[in-house]
Amino acid sequence: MIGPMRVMGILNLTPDSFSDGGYFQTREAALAQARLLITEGADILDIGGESTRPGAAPVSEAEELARVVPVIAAIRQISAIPISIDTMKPAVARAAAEAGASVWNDVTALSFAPESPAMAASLGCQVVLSHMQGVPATMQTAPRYDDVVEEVSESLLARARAAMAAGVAKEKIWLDPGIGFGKTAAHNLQLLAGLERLVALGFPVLLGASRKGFIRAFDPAAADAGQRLGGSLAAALAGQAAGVAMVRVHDVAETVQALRISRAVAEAKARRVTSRA
Ligand code: HH2
Repeated sequence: MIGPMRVMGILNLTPDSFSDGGYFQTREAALAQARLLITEGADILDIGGESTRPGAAPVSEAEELARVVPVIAAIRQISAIPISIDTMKPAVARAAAEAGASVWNDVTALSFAPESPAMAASLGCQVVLSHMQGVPATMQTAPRYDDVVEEVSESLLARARAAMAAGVAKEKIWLDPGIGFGKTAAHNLQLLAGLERLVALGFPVLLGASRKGFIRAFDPAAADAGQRLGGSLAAALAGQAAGVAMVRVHDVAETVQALRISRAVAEAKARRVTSRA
């Protein structure tokens, strides 16, 4: 049976994120979006101050801190919803944790700075280890894998071991295949088709496919990120069917609705099977 799946609502405080860049740059706009995502049913908010879209320019630590910390503190004033900080910088993770974040979502899987694993351990927060081949500036140039599911699994397990060796408790670790991070559309499809193998590694899995570019490979008309809702929902449902624990999405209300319906259908089917037996 399909278990309950959590929904992480994305709040990008960036001028250049691929889908919602530039929308939530004032504290008021960010807070209004946070309120909306909470009302729509988000279980957790993921706050980011640096875009990781292909080709994105890096942001200084001071700039990233100035973008995220006041907003995290302001959300903490209005809601007890768990907050995740989407950053690769350990100092930003620490400041975010001090302001009220309880999850460090790191697309570099704690490999950006040598002190990242020890920082994660000392913060005692949950950690999302996401897979990326290369760095955002060049990761989409020529991604290569022999067996993408196997290689992503091995790499994530190695990062989980490094985190645990630095003192991060196993129960605090999440894994994420990193859809779009150094992967072609075919690689992303293989990963979506192979999610069960990631789930079988024994860690909760987070899936972030929302509005991503691979959807365009199946619908060339979806040039704009805002035209990818159908593909995003389909990917979330594939994650649900594979036993993923959480999806990271822009469109929270629509995702919550889709997940509820498909779960209800699965439960009704299970009841029919049991009542016939
Ligand atoms: N994808 C993005 C950013 N952070 N974190 C995790 N754990 N998994 C993901 O798939 C993931 C992520 C990229 O999407 P978005 O935040 O919408 O855009 P940008 O990086 O341009 O801000």
